[in-house]
Amino acid sequence: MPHISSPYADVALIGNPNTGKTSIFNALTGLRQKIGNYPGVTVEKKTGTVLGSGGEQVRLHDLPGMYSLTPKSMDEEIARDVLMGEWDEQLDIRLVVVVADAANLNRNLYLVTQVIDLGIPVVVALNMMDSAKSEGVHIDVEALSEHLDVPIVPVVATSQHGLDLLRHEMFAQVTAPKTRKKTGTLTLDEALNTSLTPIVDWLGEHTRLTAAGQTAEALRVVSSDLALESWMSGHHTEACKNDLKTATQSIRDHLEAKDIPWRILEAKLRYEQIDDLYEQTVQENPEAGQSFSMRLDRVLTHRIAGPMFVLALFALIFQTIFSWAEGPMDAIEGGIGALGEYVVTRMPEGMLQSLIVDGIIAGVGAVLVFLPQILFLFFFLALLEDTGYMARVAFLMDRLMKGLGLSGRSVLPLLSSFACAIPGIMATRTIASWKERLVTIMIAPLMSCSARLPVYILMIGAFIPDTPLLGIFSVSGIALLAIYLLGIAGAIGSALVFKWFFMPDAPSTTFIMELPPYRRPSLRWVLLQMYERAKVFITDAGQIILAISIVLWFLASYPKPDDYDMVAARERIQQSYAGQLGHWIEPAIEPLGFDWKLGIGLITSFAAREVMVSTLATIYNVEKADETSVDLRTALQNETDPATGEPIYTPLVAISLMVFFVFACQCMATVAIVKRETNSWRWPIIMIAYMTILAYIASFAVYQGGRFFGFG
Ligand SMILES: Nc1nc2c(ncn2[C@@H]2O[C@H](COP(=O)(O)OP(=O)(O)OP(=O)(O)O)[C@@H](O)[C@H]2O)c(=O)[nH]1
Ligand SMILES: [Mg+2]
Repeated sequence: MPHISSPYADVALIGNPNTGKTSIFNALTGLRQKIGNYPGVTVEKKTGTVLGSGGEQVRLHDLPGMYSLTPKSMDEEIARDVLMGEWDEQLDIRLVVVVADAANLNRNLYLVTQVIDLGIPVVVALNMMDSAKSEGVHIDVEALSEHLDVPIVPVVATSQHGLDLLRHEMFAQVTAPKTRKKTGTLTLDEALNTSLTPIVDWLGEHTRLTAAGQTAEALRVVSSDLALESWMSGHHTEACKNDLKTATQSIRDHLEAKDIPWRILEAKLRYEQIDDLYEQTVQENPEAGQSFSMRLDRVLTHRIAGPMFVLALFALIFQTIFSWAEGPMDAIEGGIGALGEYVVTRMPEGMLQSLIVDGIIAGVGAVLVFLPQILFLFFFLALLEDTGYMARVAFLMDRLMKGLGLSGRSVLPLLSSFACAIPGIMATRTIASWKERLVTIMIAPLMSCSARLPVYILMIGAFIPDTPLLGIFSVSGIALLAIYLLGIAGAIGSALVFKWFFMPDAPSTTFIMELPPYRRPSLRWVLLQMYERAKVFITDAGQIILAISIVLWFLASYPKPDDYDMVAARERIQQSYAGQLGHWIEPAIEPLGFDWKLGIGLITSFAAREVMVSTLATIYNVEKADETSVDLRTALQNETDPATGEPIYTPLVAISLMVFFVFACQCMATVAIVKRETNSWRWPIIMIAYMTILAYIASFAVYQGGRFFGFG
């Protein structure tokens, strides 16, 4: 197959999940891809440039982790395709850096030997040397390198130890690859070798694999339906694929006739050889005893104590988001108020001043005020991920998930949806079963993402009392926790319905996720995550929210009545375009307790949820039309019905609105990503429909039910 070489050498980073590939990638390229202490963090191919000491360059590709070259899920498929030369024609992998976890070398050697046997130049980065050392694992690196016949560089990615050497070795191998003494690590007997010939020939004709790689892959194809399946789903013609299928079947029949169990052929051969190799090169300290992680897990993954700890921890986190963020929030609020006043003193009164003060500063400012809460949420999520605790939550949830037709695999994508549904939906690529993956995608947006936080905090801050509760907690903190739990409950209920539709009797897959050891979180990384998030939040505020605030200001300020000065601001806004629009949808949302202003917010928040807050701020500022900027919280509390003098917004309305936001699918970006990941418009449309109906019914029940019982 012809292919074009890229101007730089392409180098792939391959390894078992959670071995530190992305940590190494970030250190070598200076990029900031996501890392985390659980398997399955990277689900896409990411590319960066590494500079050599003489100015030379290579393109480094960070890939999802995998346990072996037989892919079980979509993320593993990506790494497999890159290695097999099936990714795209432009990509010509000249060197593979296999990252292995020194503290779990035995298991890691499986993939290491598989990659070596592909016949591509290999450098092994033996990472986590610090953990190996503290666990009393001693590796004779030189002997291992001798046996495997590849260069091995011991590294500690977190402290950058050994990375210069790795970089050096990378460039050395790209320029002048080491010639190997042996063709591969496995020795196949003559008979087996001969019987593999038809597959080897097929691979020789249709792929870019080396001669050694063809034999190794032929063995894999015979031993595993998944490996065969990968070629069958590739880009080759149907006739061509059928040839491979027939050849494989006849070899399997032939082996079966000779009583050779083909399913375990590769695994058996490899493990025999790896066990020998391990024995010769690694010494474990039998004294090391039970590790810290194991002792801690006896409590934290305990059947009863474990879930109680999760709940207590999350309650504490939401309480803290409330109390810690108050100071910085007041400071930002004060700053924005002062900015508005400054502009008022410096600019002549008029529509331009109103646009800047009531439209832009009020709208953008109202959202920026919630930056501290969002940063604290990200701080805690990063901390939980980086310590390895999130993996325990997934483990604890496994049993509950089984009841939903899902498994613990779905928990990590769902938990990352607390930050944002988009990375959460991407993370479902680690789920092997398509139906399980689809259900997880469909319920992921029900997990309350950070864009809902401003709406929750605004409503709770204005209408839920801050009464202390149980010492460290307060009613508002617990209310926030409850709102998050409601999203989870909605996700559980929806999963049950989807299960009933899609897989009434499908057995849920077993969940075998290794629990990573607890690690000290890297403060640098946690702060970096917060910084990145702040950048996104502020950029969004400066673009989408700014744009919507300007449009909304126009809609709320025009058309101007002819007798402008005679009409009160309150009347004017009612007659504006925004007012007309709000009144137009008011009948539909009145049963939920929402007036026309919230109605406009509901419309604009389809662009992004936090726009609800900026919309209300702009409307109130235009309406008030005086020199001081409006404190949104107070404005909401003081809003009264001119006819009756009764407050318009009550705690019941606030709860109804929050419930609506928990369930409604108000996010264009989510819809787009679901379209991409499911490859059809069908699922995003079903998603919008079911979430909107759910939101409406739930809000309706809350508001009408509340009124029935005499609240609000
Ligand atoms: N102690 C120690 N921890 C490390 C080292 N390298 C990485 N880590 C930690 O190991 C965890 C996993 O790191 P990642 O870089 O996300 O691993 P990955 O191989 O890219 O993981 P996947 O993308 O999920 O396959 C993180 O918590 C890192 O901080 C190391 O040398 N020593
Ligand atoms: Mg990674």
